[in-house]
Amino acid sequence: MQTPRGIGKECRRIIIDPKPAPIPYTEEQLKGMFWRFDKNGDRRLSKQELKAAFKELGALIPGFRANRGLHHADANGDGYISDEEVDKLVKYAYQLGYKVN
Ligand SMILES: [Ca+2]
Ligand SMILES: [Ca+2]
Repeated sequence: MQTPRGIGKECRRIIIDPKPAPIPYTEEQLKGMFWRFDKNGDRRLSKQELKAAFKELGALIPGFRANRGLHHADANGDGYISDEEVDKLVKYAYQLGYKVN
């Protein structure tokens, strides 16, 4: 009476590569990534949202990166990264060389 329940097992298998070759994010990928962290959907990135994004990128101290990123890219000083400002943020994150892993 037992039905095999193998659903998900195959596709959830994790391949452990002892020598991973991380690929750097492209600027486009980084941009898409940052906007995914616009949790409230107001098309602005708050410090909290930035922090979450940098954490996802693998930053050691995401809060620090969020601060630096804001300082770097927040041209009008309102504490948020807007659509026009995000390119600067992306450039900042890009030169830090975050890798896909
Ligand atoms: Ca937001
Ligand atoms: Ca701003």
